[in-house]
Amino acid sequence: MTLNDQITEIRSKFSKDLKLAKTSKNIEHLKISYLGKKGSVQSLMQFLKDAKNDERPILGKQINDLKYEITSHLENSLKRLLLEEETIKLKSEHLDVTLPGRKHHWGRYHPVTLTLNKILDALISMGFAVETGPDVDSDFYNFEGLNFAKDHPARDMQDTFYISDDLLLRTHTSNVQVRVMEKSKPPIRCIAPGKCFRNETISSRSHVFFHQVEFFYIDENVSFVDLFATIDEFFAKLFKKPIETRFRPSFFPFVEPGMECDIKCEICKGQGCRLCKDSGWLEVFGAGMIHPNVLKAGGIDPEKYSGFAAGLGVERLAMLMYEIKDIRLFTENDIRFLKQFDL
Ligand code: 2U9
Repeated sequence: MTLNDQITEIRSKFSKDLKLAKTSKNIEHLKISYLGKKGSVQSLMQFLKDAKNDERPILGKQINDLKYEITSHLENSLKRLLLEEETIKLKSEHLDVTLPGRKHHWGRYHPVTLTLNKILDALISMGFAVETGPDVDSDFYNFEGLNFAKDHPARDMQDTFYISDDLLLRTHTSNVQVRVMEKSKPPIRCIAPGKCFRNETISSRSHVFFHQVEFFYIDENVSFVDLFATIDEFFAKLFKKPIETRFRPSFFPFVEPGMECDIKCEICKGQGCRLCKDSGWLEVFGAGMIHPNVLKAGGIDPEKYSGFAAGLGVERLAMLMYEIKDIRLFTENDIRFLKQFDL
C-alpha cells in the first residue's frame, strides 16, 4: 500500500471516529490512538525511512499535513465538547437564590450549667477560688478524712457505687477540700463544684448523679457569724437583692455544729404555695463549722484554726430557680425542655 493510500484510509477512519466521539475523554483517546508514539500517524514514518532522498521531503510534508489536519479537528472538537460539558455541569449545580435560607439553631447553656455559673460568679466575687478533684476516689478522701465512722450508713452499698474495696464514685465534692487542706496553709477560701454519685432510686426528686457546689473557709478565728454573713451575701449576689434566710440545726459527720439553711419562698413571699409545700421556706444549703477531726485529717491544727463549710445541690437550686418539677428532665436531653433556658 502506498503512503497516499494509507493517508486516505487513516483520514476516512479518523472522520468516522471523530463523529462517534461524544465526550472530551473520547477526544483524548483519539489523540493518543492517532497522534501518540504508537499511533496511526506515527506509523507512517516508516515510509520516510524507506524513501529515496529526493522523495523524502514530499512524503514528510504529506504526513505533517495529515498530522496538522487531525490535530486541528481534535482541538476544535475538544473545545466544543468541554464547553458543552461545562454548561451541563453548571446547569446541574444551579443555585436557586430565591429559596428561603436554612434556620440556624444556636446552642444554649444547660440549665444546670447556667445555675452553676451563677453560683460560681457569686462565690468568686467574694474571694473564693475554684478547685476540682477526681470523680473516682478512695475511701479516705470520700469518707475517712471527713469523719465518717467505719459503720456510717452513707458508706453502705445502697448509697455508694463501689469500684473496688477502696475505690468508689464520690458521693460529694468534699474529697476536693480534703486534698486542698493537705496541700495548702490557711487562710483557705475554696469552692468545689462537680459531679457526685449516689446509689438511690431515681424519682422526680432524686437521681443517681447530680452536681454539688461546696465551699469552705479556714483561718484563725472563723466563726458561725462568718458563715451566716457569707450565706446572706451569697444569696444577695445570686438573686441580686437581699433574701431572708432561716437556719435549722442538723447533722453531717464533717461539721459540728451542723445546720440547714432555708430561704424565704420568692413565689409566695412566705405565705405558702405549691413550690414551698405551704411552708413559706425553701431548703437550699447544708452547712456548719468544720469538724476538728476533719481539719486534723487534712493536716490543719484545729487548736489554731477553725473553718466553716457549706454545700448545695445544683439541680435542686435550678429546680427552685426555674420551677422545674422533675429532676429527670435535666438528663433526658429533650430539646423542648432545654430551649426554654437563657442566660
Ligand atoms: C470539708 C469539710 C466540710 C460541706 C458541707 C453540707 C454541709 C451539706 C448537702 C447539701 C445538699 C449535700 O448536695 S447535697 O445533698 N451538703 O449539707 N456540705 S457542710 O462540708 C465540708 C466539706 C469539706 C473538708
